[in-house]
Amino acid sequence: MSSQSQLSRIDEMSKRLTHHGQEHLLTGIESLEEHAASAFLDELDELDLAEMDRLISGVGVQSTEDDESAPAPEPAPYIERDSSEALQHREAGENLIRESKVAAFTVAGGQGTRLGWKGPKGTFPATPIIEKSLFRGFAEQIISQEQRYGGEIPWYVMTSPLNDSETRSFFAEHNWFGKAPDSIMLFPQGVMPAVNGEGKMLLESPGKLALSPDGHGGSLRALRRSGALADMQRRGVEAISYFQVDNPTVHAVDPTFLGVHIASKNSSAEMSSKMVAKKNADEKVGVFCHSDGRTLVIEYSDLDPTLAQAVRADGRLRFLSGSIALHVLGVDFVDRLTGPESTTQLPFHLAHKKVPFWDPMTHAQVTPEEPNGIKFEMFVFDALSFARNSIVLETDRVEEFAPIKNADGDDSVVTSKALQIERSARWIEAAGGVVPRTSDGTVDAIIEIEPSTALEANHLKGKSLPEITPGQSIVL
Ligand code: UD2
Repeated sequence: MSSQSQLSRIDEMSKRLTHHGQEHLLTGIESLEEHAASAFLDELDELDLAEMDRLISGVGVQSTEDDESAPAPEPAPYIERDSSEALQHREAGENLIRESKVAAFTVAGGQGTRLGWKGPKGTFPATPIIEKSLFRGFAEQIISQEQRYGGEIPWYVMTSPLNDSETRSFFAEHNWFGKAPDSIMLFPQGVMPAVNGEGKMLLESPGKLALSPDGHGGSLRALRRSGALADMQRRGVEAISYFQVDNPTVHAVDPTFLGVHIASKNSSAEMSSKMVAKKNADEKVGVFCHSDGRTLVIEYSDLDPTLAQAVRADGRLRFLSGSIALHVLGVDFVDRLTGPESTTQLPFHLAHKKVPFWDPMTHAQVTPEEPNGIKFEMFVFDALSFARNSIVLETDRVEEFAPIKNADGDDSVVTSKALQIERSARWIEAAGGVVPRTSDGTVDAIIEIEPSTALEANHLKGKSLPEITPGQSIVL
């Protein structure tokens, strides 16, 4: 039963929604308890209906059509891994960590539907022997860097409203993996309403919008809204080491990358990226390009096939730099982009997905078999084109790209564990140890190196290494 004041609120909202063609959202509101109806009206009040209008009409959405006037993209220049140019800046990165000016930042708000894992993806058991969760692996890396350099590295984890409380419980149950709880901050990202093909917002049930996370690009505004950015500023953090939750071999806090970011060209970059050489022209990763003096990532589906296939004089792909979603962002850069004075808005990309909904016409709950809805997502790499200075650093696939995205096939837990083992073997071999391999070169053992033992090949040098027998499982 609604009070008089609530009835007039509903009336008011109905007029607003009608103006934007979304009046169906109030269907069924009369059947709700007063507090539930009131919460829904609050939620609708918060909606930026003008922004939704723009997105539904295609404005503010990343266009996939060719812009004839835009100059043709050039490959973005990059710094080769292990080059003297990269290594000369390592000390600057080490100093930055020592001075507690670095934060680690994991984006873990995705829904992980492809993996089919029932919890937040970061809780997935990822390592080959101990089966450490992804979150635990990152925490141990960060703790190990803190011990090595003596500074504090606060860790920020972006969740989504859909997995926030489960993620918090996981951290608490695991005693924050031994890291000081006041140096870990979890916060949920923003959400966006999903719409159907006619641009009507979908309801999950009466009085409940069908919402989905606003993409990893939403992390920038979530950093500000949550107070994480202010927390970084209070701590004196200058650089944010950004990585995705799905990659167990990421170097969560890499001194060389940080050094290159702050010191190369003698002027600090605002947002830097790591790349790996694409396996072939058809590999489905975005590529780093230069256009109009700016760095940008062009999604594989948007890169002209002639450009994608083009080769250089040395036979390598001209557009070689594949994006693996590793970045360093300046705290000042995020502040500039998201501050009250900013006129910058990352574009939204459309994703056609299956979105279960409650049909206000038939009052039936619908679970679609085919994609029926459009979700709006921002991508963090779109921030690159707003950066005044941007560096791309090469890294090696085996060294730090073993993502777990699918239940099987490519980028699955099986391929990831094989890469983790191969990396461990290479580190041992580089330190003078011997690893059994089969005739085709595959490692004939299961090896796991703990972050407390080594975070990179160099850390094994001078350590006594065990003899590994064929087929052995061994943790170092
Ligand atoms: C991303 C990149 C791809 C390549 C690859 C490397 C895009 C569009 N593509 O592909 O070019 O770099 O990664 O692994 O980004 N996430 C959130 N909130 C969201 C959506 C995603 O936190 O709303 C997180 C998610 O938890 C995960 C990461 O972002 O850690 C990547 O998301 P994805 O699985 O959608 O990206 P993917 O694998 O399609």
